[in-house]
Amino acid sequence: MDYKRLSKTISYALRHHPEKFGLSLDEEGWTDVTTLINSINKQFKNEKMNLEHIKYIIENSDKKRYELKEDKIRAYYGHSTKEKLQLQESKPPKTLFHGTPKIFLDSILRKGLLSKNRQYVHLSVDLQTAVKVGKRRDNYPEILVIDAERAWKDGIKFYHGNEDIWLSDNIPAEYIELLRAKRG
Ligand code: HQG
Repeated sequence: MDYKRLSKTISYALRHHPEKFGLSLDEEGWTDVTTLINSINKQFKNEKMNLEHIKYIIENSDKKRYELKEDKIRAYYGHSTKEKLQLQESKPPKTLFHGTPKIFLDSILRKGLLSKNRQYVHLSVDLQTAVKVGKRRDNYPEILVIDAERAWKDGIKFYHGNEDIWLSDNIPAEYIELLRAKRG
C-alpha cells in the first residue's frame, strides 16, 4: 500500500473537499469512514484499501492527523471547508509556538497570525514541533512565541487539536514575539 498517498488523500477529503468523496462533515468534523473507504477505492484503481490501512497510518505516522471512533473518522486539524467547525473552546497552555518561513515574518509581526486558507491558526505546543512545521517551507524557519495565556485572558479563543497542535482564532501581533529576540 502507498501509505503516503493514502494519507494525503484522506487529509484532502477530511480537511478540504469532503464533497468530492460523497461526504459531509458534522460540526466537529466527523464523517462516515465506510463511505470514505469506498469512495477512495473508486479512485485508487490498483490497490484497494480498508479500515486496517487507516489504523496502520494512525498508529505509525509521525503526526496524529486523524481520529477514528466507531464508524466515524475526522481530522484533528487543518480544515479549510466553508462551514467552520464548531470546536469546543479550551484554556491553552501558557505559551505556544509557531514556525513559519522567513518571508512571512514581517507581515506576521505587523498583522498578527492569520488563519489564511484554513479555518483556524495552527500553533505548536513545543519548539521542536514548531520547527518541524516551519521546515515544510524553509530550512531555517523563524520561530514565534505566543503569549497564549494573555491572549486567552483577553478573549481570543483557543481549541485543542492533538497532543502537539492547538488551534486558535487570529492572534494579534501584540501577543507574538520572535524567539531570536528572546535570546537577546
Ligand atoms: C502564515 C501541517 C503572512 C503562517 C503543519 C503559515 C501544521 C502569515 C502560512 C498545519 C500570516 C499558512 C498547519 C500573515 C500566518 N502574513 N503569512 N499575517 N499569518 N501566516 O499551512 O501553520 O502535515 O495554513 O505562518 O505541520 O504552516 O498537513 O499553516 O506559514 O500542523 O498534517 O501562513 O499543517 O500539518 O500555512 O500549518 P498553513 P501552518 P500536516
